[in-house]
Amino acid sequence: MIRNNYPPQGGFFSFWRYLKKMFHVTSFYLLIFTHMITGSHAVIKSLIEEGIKVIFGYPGGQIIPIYDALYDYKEEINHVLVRHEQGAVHAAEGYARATGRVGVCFATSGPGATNLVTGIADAMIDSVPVLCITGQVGSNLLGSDAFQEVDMIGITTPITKWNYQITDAAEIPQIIAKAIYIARTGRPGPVVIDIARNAQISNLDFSYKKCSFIESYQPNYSPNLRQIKSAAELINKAKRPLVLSGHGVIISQAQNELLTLIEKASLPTAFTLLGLSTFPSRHPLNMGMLGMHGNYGPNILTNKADVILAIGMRFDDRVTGRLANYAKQARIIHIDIDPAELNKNVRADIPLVADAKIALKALIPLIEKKSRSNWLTEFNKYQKIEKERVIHKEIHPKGNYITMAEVINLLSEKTSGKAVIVADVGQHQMITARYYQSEKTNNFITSGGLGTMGYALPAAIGAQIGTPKNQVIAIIGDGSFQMNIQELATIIQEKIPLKIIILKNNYLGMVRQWQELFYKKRYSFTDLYSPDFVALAKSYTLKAKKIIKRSQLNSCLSDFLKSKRPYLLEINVKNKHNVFPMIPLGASVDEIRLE
Ligand SMILES: Cc1ncc(C[n+]2csc(CCOP(=O)(O)OP(=O)(O)O)c2C)c(N)n1
Ligand SMILES: [Mg+2]
Repeated sequence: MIRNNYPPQGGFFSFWRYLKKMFHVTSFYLLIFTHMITGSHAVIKSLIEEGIKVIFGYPGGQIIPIYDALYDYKEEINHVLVRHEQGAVHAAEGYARATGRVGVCFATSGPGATNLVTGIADAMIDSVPVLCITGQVGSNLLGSDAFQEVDMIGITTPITKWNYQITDAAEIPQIIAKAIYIARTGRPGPVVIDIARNAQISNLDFSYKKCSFIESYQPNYSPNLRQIKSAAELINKAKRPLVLSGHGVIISQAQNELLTLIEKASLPTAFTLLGLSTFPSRHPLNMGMLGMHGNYGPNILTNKADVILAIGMRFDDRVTGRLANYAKQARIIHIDIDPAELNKNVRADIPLVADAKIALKALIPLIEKKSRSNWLTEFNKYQKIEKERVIHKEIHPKGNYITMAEVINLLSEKTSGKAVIVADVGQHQMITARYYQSEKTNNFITSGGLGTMGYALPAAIGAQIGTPKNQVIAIIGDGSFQMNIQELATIIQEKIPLKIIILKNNYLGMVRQWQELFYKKRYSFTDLYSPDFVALAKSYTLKAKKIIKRSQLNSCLSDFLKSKRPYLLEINVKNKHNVFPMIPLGASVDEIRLE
């Protein structure tokens, strides 16, 4: 019988057996020494090599192989299962904003991937380093309208710093290294890697090298020293200088350099929404927030300053008001790492492409010590007017209703300005920005450029996971909360001790304010039914309490802050209330109104 006689013994056949044995031995060694692993394992191993500790995500058909690999690395990397992919990308943003590290999220192809789009756009405009990995159909099916196929590269090209589709497993380590390098360097931003199923399941010879250089992408960190000298001369000669500080100062961790510079030359400094927590609110040179709902003084005096030093900010229209009337009298020095921002909205006399920290370090020794008391007194004058006519009334209201401002003011006092505040979008966001007196660097996180309702709950989850020692508090409107309400389950499953305050005014308040002021009180679809948020929270086993009277406020807030568990407070605030000051749309910064 041939079968029994096989393999034949002796002579040529024992040599044949020897060859076969050697083949098995060599392939075994090949496997060991060449590190053959699947593309999916390579994804996870690459992230581990980059020091990624947490992934926010949601599985589905075309990313199952990557999730299957993840199962083997539970000790090395934490995965947080969100309840909607938008939650994953905002959580990755919150994590990145709070830690300064790259936030990572996973989603499956098709609807999973498209659910990321809002968050990707949000990260792009707010310069947040996020890596989104999406599953994709196998490369043999690409372009065939396969089940859950969507052109994620086409969709995200305008809203990513870089994106790439992997169809060959061998590319995985190098592309992940490149993506992380691009996300976190220069002006940070989101990157998308779309991985076809065949690349996830086929083998590659894994080795990992972090990326530190890309020929075609070389952000310029060091300023031109001639320009620094000219900038110093302008500042030294200035009688009415004003510093505008943006998110770039926080991103480049230049807060100490900024403080040294402004204290040396007595430079009044105002902040964009995302620049707010750069240095203590109570510092005498902190003149408050710029823009539409910013402070009275810095807005009016923008149009009186003779020299403006703008750092890591992009002259967004909410900051500039009517451009044709914006700071025409001032000589402008603009420092930004992104050359595309210079001379984009506002013409700069000295456009300086550089990292904020490096530029400020170079500038400091050239700046003369000055005390500009007359100019600083002008800010104090406007501060006094704003206090008397707006702030005092807001935080000490006479009526028996609660105002958003008094809640935030009390919260600010009780936390000594040291909690990490994550605000959603609307009136409550502007009130939080105005009344939370931040005393700690980088403790105010919100969606600035895109103004994405639904941002705060997932972003706060990310911020709390990234900085577990911080007390993270999400401040959310009743409308915004209902946009990503599902993430309450994530908080419970992950045991995240997040604190949530819902400022409930039964309206899409900010839109209602515009309708009141500019659309003859025609409140078109802005009154808002909401569920009983406390009952809802309790159904998730979340500790929760409702506040309807001022007399409850103090003690309830204290209990809330003391709790070690996640806690939701629903605070019923005055329904039809407006945020002031306000620069009406189309008006210039010095036309800001107090009421
Ligand atoms: C996703 C999204 N949809 C719509 C808007 C437009 N918008 C801006 S503020 C706002 C109202 C927000 O309502 P709420 O969360 O209750 O906050 P409030 O203004 O009442 O404090 C709306 C609808 C937006 N910014 N984002
Ligand atoms: Mg509301």
